[in-house]
Amino acid sequence: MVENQAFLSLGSNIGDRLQNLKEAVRLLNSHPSIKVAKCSSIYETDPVGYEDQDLFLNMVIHLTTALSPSDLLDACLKAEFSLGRKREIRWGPRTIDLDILLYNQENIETEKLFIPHPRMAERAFVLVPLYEVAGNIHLPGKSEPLEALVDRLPDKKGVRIWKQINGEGGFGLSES
Ligand code: GSY
Repeated sequence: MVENQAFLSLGSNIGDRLQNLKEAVRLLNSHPSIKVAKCSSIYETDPVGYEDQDLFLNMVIHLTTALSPSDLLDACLKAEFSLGRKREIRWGPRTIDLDILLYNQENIETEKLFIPHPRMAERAFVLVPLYEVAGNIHLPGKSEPLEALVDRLPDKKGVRIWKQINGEGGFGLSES
């Protein structure tokens, strides 16, 4: 199998947030062409964008996949749909949100896909868990290492560890 490396950001702030994240990881890992290699801890995060909504749980996962970026997006949308996500207001509350952050070191721009995710470098709820799972990774188009981007984030206080995860192997979510 061709092994592409991808990183996804997961977020939920409606219903049983932990269950939503776990189920999304399980659904992705049950896809025959996706293997979830590592999960970050789960963080409770202050909402960004539209602030008058409940706190999010966020995490980042590293997966290997034979899927193209566009097929990976379809798999994410299918998982979101099975978890009952509706097309809600932009920036508003959501049962589950799956964003492809990185796909190898590729820059991809299509009608449906922007990779690297355009706002990831300013978002503490993305960079903090990404740094946990892949501290050495380099973001395409950025000259600075990930660590420097994390250090410069102004709103790290809004991202707090909620559940520590032993992320190695399988789809994880085993507790420490
Ligand atoms: O883009 C992801 C959805 N989202 C989030 C999120 O996942 N976490 C936090 N903290 N704020 C957010 N605002 C939006 S939109």
